[in-house]
Amino acid sequence: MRISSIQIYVIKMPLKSPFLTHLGAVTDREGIIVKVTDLDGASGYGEGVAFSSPWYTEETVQTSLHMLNDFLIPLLKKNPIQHPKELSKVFQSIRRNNMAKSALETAVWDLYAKRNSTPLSKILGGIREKIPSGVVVATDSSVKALTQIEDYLGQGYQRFKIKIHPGQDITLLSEIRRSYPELPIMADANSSYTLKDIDRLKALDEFNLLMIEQPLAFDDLIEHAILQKEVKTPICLDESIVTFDDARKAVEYGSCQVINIKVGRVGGLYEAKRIHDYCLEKNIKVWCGGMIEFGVSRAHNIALATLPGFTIPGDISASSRFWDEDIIFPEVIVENGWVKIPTEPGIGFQINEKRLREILVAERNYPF
Ligand code: OSB
Ligand code: MG
Repeated sequence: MRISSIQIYVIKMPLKSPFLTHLGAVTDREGIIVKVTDLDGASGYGEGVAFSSPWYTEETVQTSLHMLNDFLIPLLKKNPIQHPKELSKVFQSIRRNNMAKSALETAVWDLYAKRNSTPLSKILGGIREKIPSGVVVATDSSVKALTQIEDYLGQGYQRFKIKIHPGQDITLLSEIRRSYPELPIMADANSSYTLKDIDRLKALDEFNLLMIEQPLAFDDLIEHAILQKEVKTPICLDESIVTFDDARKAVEYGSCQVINIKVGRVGGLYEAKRIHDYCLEKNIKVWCGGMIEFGVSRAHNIALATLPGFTIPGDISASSRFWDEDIIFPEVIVENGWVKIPTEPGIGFQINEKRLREILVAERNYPF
């Protein structure tokens, strides 16, 4: 691959409505778009999904920019590659900073797929023509949650993820179950419980949740294994899985029955696919997680979710779930609960340059 330049765009867009968890509110989404161009003028796009502050993982937009500027882009300049899967080796000398790595790695995958005139989903080994779509309800009252569920149900979403914490879990889930006894719902706790809450967590079994995501500490595998033996509801891990070896250990210890794979959290599409392949072999269910992302990362998620192990609906919702106007064309749409896989080369979406310019905060250019 003959890379000639890299552009970085820092963007910022308000969410249609605040995204609330026990960890705080996201009202404006800052993000990073990486464009990698080759000597023939072809380009690929990736997205950095770290937030403005380190509430979900330790990375931020600023740490990502620092890593890209001072380490990752210089490493790529020094180490020409033939294939995007070589990047995980090239970046190996940098500890963690997975979202920064992923921003650049995914852009190179898009470029590679375009140069091979093949959809990215096919390059990755995907087998689906459409994927089932799930949506997240992240608000601060039962009334608002019920209104959102009604709205999303009308739009066809196939699975509903409810943000919970010990302050509202039972009240909220009881209210939802009263109106929707059979609705496919799951809960995401974002590490708001400890093992001291074990009775409370056991009590959640009665709500017939598809799974409970990351109940315990963000970096824990051991206590989740203890918990999984005590509760019937399958545990799904999100924050705890940042490498292939985390996934392997979680499966070996029995820490979870399901893994939420996020491309950014694990450092790129190559690592995401390795975790997927391992889980498929071990009969562990996986689904594709979301990061309140813009269209570029959404497009990468769509390609990844076509792999054979992604059998359950993930957090891949329509662009309109969060944005008045996304930065891609066409926008991601959900039709009767499904997202169609693009058939054009690469991620299969164009950049909406006009929208990108409207929300641009900063721009950097790196000639090779
Ligand atoms: O814990 O899965 C999470 C959004 C931002 C950070 C962490 C999480 C989330 C979500 C997914 O719940 C939201 C989405 O993009 O659909
Ligand atoms: Mg989560």
